[in-house]
Amino acid sequence: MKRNDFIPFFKDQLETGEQAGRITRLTHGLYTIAGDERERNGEVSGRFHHVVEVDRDYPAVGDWVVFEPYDNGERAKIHRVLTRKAVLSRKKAGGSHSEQIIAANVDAVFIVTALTQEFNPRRIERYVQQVYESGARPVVVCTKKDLCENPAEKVTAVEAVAPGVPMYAVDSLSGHGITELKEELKQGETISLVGSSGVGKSTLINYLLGKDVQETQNVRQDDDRGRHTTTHRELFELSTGTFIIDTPGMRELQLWGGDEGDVDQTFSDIDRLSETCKFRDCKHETEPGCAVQLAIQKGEMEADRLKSYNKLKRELKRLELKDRYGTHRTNRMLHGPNAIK
Ligand SMILES: Nc1nc2c(ncn2[C@@H]2O[C@H](COP(=O)(O)OP(=O)(O)OP(=O)(O)O)[C@@H](O)[C@H]2O)c(=O)[nH]1
Ligand SMILES: [Mg+2]
Ligand SMILES: [Zn+2]
Repeated sequence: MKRNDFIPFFKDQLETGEQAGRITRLTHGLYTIAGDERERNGEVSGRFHHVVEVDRDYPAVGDWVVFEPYDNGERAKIHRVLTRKAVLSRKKAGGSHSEQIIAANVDAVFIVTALTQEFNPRRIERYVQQVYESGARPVVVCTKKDLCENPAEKVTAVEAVAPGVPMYAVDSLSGHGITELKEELKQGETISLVGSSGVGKSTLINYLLGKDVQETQNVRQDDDRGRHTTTHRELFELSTGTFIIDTPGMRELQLWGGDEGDVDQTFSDIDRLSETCKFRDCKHETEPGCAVQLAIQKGEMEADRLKSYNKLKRELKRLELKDRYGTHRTNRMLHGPNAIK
């Protein structure tokens, strides 16, 4: 990782003499940290373990951390996580109300979906919402264009649920469509890939890297599902100076936190229509003069889209309430000027 990749936002958080690096890989509590010159394996210090209360405060792939080399510089102890710019996170699997960070300091998220049986606009809609909420910009990447007879039709379906979101259709085996996608690879930015197992996230990364770094595997013939080939998150640097994070496949991203304003950004079409509803606080249910209901009646909008919108609003409300009365965050202790070291 090059020295100039360390942007001022992070540099300003360091005290004299402190050494910082970026987490490029995480497997079973063991981190790989890319410093100025080299990579080292390391773990968090005992002190760090002691102070941390919630999972989200542990380093994640993409994080900038303050570390201290030991064992002749071979290994590293992580002391502190620098304040993050944006995080992509989800609700941890299972019943617990715990946040799991997928990737930190992400500028853009490629929502990867295959133009096969797996294709599902409603799921893309939810992903887009989640990404907006993280503070990163969403990009929809449809893979396996070569296996699809009507890509144009599917692209239109995505555009309907994600208005204004850039979208690309690619064949990662031949490279068809990748030239256009390269528009999204900006120097110094970090991109995270998300999507179900088997959609071709690792194949796309291999194509962009120009070599087979990540293992890939055929999908199951009977149901088109992947085999969960990628098992940990890892950050790679592309020749464009862009950082890209591969992640294990997941069926759904479950919402984490956020506020209702983000819903309006994903549903900018509903938002626009609402402005012409008769009542300012219109719930778009049975109110007279509702522009959203009118658009549905006229066939200009699918009723399902309003359902998704309402569902997301409810989900966010629920999380917001839980968050307000739920876990206490230790951020203040770990970040900022008075952070424990
Ligand atoms: N025909 C075709 N096959 C593709 C394309 N992209 C990926 N594949 C194939 O799809 C299968 C799954 O690809 P992977 O890259 O392993 O999928 P993944 O999203 O990384 O899956 P996980 O690591 O399990 O999350 C492999 O057999 C790839 O060769 C494509 O654009 N066209
Ligand atoms: Mg993979
Ligand atoms: Zn209305």
